[in-house]
Amino acid sequence: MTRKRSSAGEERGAAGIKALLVTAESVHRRTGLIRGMRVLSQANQAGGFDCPGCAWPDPDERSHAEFCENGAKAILDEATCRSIGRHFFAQHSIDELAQKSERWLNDQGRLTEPMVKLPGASHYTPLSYDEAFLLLTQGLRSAPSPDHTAFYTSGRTSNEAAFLYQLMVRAWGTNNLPDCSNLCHESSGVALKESLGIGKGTVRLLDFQRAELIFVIGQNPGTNHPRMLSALREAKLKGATIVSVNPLRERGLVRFAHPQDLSDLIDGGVKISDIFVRPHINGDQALFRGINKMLLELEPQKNSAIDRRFITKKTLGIEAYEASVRATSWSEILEKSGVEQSKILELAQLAASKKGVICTWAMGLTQHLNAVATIQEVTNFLLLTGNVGKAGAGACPVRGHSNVQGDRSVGIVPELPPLFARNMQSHLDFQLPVRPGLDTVQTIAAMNTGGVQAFVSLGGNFLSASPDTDFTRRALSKCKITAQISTKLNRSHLHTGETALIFPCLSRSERSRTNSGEQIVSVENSMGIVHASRGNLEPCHPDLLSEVSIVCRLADSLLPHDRTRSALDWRALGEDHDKIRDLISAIVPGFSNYNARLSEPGGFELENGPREGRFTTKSGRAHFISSDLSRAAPGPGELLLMTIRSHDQFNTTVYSDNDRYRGVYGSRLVLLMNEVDMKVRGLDTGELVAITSYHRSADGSEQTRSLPGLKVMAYDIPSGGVAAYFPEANPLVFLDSCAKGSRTPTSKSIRVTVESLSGASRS
Ligand SMILES: Nc1nc2c(c(=O)[nH]1)N[C@H]1C(S)=C(S)[C@@H](COP(=O)(O)OP(=O)(O)OC[C@H]3O[C@@H](n4cnc5c(=O)[nH]c(N)nc54)[C@H](O)[C@@H]3O)O[C@H]1N2
Ligand SMILES: Nc1nc2c(c(=O)[nH]1)N[C@H]1C(S)=C(S)[C@@H](COP(=O)(O)OP(=O)(O)OC[C@H]3O[C@@H](n4cnc5c(=O)[nH]c(N)nc54)[C@H](O)[C@@H]3O)O[C@H]1N2
Ligand SMILES: [Mo]
Repeated sequence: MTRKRSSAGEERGAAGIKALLVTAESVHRRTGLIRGMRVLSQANQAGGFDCPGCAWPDPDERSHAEFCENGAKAILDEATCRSIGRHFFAQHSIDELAQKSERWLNDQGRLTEPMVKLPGASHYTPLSYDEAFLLLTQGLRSAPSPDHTAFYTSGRTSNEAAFLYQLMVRAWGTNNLPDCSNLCHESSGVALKESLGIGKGTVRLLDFQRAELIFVIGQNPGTNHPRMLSALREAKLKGATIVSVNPLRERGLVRFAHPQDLSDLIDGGVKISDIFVRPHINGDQALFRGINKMLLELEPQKNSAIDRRFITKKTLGIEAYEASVRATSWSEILEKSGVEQSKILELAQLAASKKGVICTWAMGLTQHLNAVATIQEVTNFLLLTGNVGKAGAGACPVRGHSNVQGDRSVGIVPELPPLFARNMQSHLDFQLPVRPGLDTVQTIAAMNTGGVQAFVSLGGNFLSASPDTDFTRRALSKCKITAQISTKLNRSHLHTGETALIFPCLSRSERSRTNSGEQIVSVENSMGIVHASRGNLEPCHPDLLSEVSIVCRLADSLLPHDRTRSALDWRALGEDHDKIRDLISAIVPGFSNYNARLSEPGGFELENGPREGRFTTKSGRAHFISSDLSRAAPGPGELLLMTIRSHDQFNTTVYSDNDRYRGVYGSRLVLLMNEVDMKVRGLDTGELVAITSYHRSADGSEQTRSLPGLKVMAYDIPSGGVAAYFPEANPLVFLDSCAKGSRTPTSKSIRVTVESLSGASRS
């Protein structure tokens, strides 16, 4: 591990020429020039495919290169010419592969042949798709009941595949549809549904150009949503003020040089954040309670930010909320937030002087015990100031996976909304299961006790993405059968149930052809726009099936024909995706005329009442929600650990061991730590440490986990907090330490102690 400092230090802009060079290098290394340019030229273009990199929306006017450095990495990584099949699996035992890093596994290339690991076998061996479907069908049917089976989805899956998948799973007889969003924005969905009546954001891309004040909270867009920086840059150039709320001074939040703008490349780009607020990890609920308290205290003065007309006309719960704000002391706010009162005053005064306010956020808010309450406190701020349901304002949770929002819209949920369920019931002649489904954390717990015995994963890397890696690995190994529908090899293929299956599939950038011709799929971005995606590359192997075909063929094999034949012809659906979309039109509220609307340029916008100021809660009003103020409190000698992404990974897919914007090179096994906290413990940069994490369970017992072998690196992080990379640090995250109300693991606030491994601890 090394730490390099550029001469311009931290203030150098994100992206710029370096981003162009890295993209060119990725083309050279992963696909070659012709295939690379061919695939990149169609990313995010009308008539092309949706970039699998993130869920940020596309502008109406697109440039020729409508992708970013990290989108290019994601695209080129799946468009790679390398592939693996039976020879690779004959050469390497599963145990041997399990010793390899996530990066090495991904670098081997695309999966091309269905493979099986039979009980007791040391190697995967090839089989045909038909044999694989038969084995999986037998495995699922051997479970004591459909509720003993679970079906995970990762958010790259198309609307068509996700809709059919949930239909198949419910026809089979269970609602067990755990999903990557359980680990991700579930807290946002739960919070916003209760506050506003919809579990999604209320902002359009255009609103960024109209907003006068934008808060970017708990989010690292320079790495994870780089195209968002273009929207922030434009907002800045139009005069908006941007406030970043983040313990880290993330590079992309400081300055951004648009790689396609010559003047940016020459002068180092546009300054993004006007104000940097650096709270304690998990100090955001207290910070926003503080801003709201300040606004209420300032109300008697001229030009108050409090919008009483909006509050009276559109909201409920203000009295109780005001009482809870009054009851919260300043000393508690300052202690829990880690932000000075003068800074809070500055933010409140700013809010009073600006017309449209947007709050955006991502994992820095969603992965804490009080995540739902924190997001509701941010929403209370927007409601107090009348900043929901008008142009240039609103709530903007920025989704992660490129179609995670779409998957939820088309039914990957533990319990279907009533109208959706009624429509589905009336179209089909099987009874929908009634027991609410298990989410990701519940699925792992159920695997451990025999409550789930067969597991299917439509994309993703369930083991590495989940908390408590060792526990989850043991839980998976108790399953009778596990099956992965995947593009690339990952750790979830190597720690499996007794029997394990791999179904390789086409990626989004590849052409999908059936007997009815070339097929398109569709996706929904973070702002509720649904649009088409058409791959343009030749598949990396001629026999690969699409996700839709795999789901249809599994359904055809699994479901008793007498229960569904009259209503559903799975083979026909697999051949012609228009037929799937007709079915979605008839069943999923908001998707009428799906095929026709999809052919409109840029797709269509799903209805979103709160965006227009029509709150879709039961009362028809937006709700102020009062929660007690809280913060995950490290005990004496403890620190609070957040697990974050580097600039060179997509979730569990690791592209390199560098994190350029943070100056980390050559290793991901690092612990970023404040120099004061290092000194107290007598630690030096580069020193090897063991980390122990702690969690008090519901029964009062203290659990611990440990991870040896991280190297300490002095870093500009507020004292009391430390950071390590996801997924390497996941063994420290506890399965039963989850956000209240959403059950999202608390991956950003883990109590830890740090001990030197180079001799006895000197603390
Ligand atoms: N290139 C790339 N793009 C991606 C992904 C990827 O891995 N690579 N992943 C995709 C997915 S699925 C998702 S969900 C998104 C994730 O996008 P992000 O949420 O940006 O990802 P994280 O790395 O988890 O970053 C969390 C940020 O929150 C800050 N933070 C941590 N704890 C706190 C806190 O308590 N308070 C505040 N205010 N800030 C905090 C961290 O310093 C960090 O800047 O990105 C998506 N896009
Ligand atoms: N500690 C900690 N844990 C976290 C997080 C964190 O911040 N900290 N973040 C959480 C978040 S936000 C998320 S979203 C989850 C991510 O959880 P997942 O979505 O489960 O994980 P990914 O790493 O995105 O999945 C990568 C794998 O998906 C497969 N794949 C890629 N593209 C396709 C495709 O088009 N089709 C199919 N069928 N397969 C494909 C490849 O085999 C690849 O190896 O992780 C969560 N876990
Ligand atoms: Mo995510």
